[in-house]
Amino acid sequence: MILHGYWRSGTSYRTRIALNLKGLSYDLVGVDLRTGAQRSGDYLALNPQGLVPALVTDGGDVLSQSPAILEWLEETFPQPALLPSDPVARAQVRAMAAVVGCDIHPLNNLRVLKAVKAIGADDAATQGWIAQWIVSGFDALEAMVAKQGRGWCYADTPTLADCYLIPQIYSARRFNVDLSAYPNLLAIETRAQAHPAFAAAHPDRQPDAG
Ligand SMILES: N[C@@H](CCC(=O)N[C@@H](CS)C(=O)NCC(=O)O)C(=O)O
Repeated sequence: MILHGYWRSGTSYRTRIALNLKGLSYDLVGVDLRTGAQRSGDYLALNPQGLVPALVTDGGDVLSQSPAILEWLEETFPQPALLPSDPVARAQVRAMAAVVGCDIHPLNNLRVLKAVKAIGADDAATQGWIAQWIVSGFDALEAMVAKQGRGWCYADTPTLADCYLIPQIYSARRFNVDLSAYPNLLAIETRAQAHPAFAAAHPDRQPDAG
């Protein structure tokens, strides 16, 4: 498989974690978001939305949208499972993933931050915008993990929710958001740092980092 992504992109990072947790091997192709490579003709031929990631499967199919890629991975490579078997538990894990995937990340994406600046926000206002959505999502996640987690977001093994959370914590640190109110989320970050699948997916360890 070939993963087209960018080292610091949260959606690429979450996809790398899921691939690693499944024990799958893949090649990485860097798409440099700083130079606008996501809007090049070659990349748009893979993903007409001009966003990373895109995954080319062993069968040559091209998949985009990280939630769809992660669900495809779970369906195609069921072990180790990243969703519990019970339908209610599955919905609870997906809900935690969606706090990040639907309600934090999209509001802080590069193109959205450019749009926020274009309507007049200065650096301080943009920073406030970023922090607002992370804090609102993390407030909820902290409570959800306190109730449902036993070492990871849900119970005692990594799930899709952890694949979403860890890159969002990385992004929060990058934007200097105060995380002291989230001891449960920080405990998961510490656990992930020691987990080979998460550690290998870290942005600093990617060939296009820098
Ligand atoms: N919902 C999409 C979002 C993808 C996305 O926003 N990717 C970002 C990087 S994390 C991107 O390519 N940004 C480029 C841009 O905004 O121009 C997914 O989960 O795959």
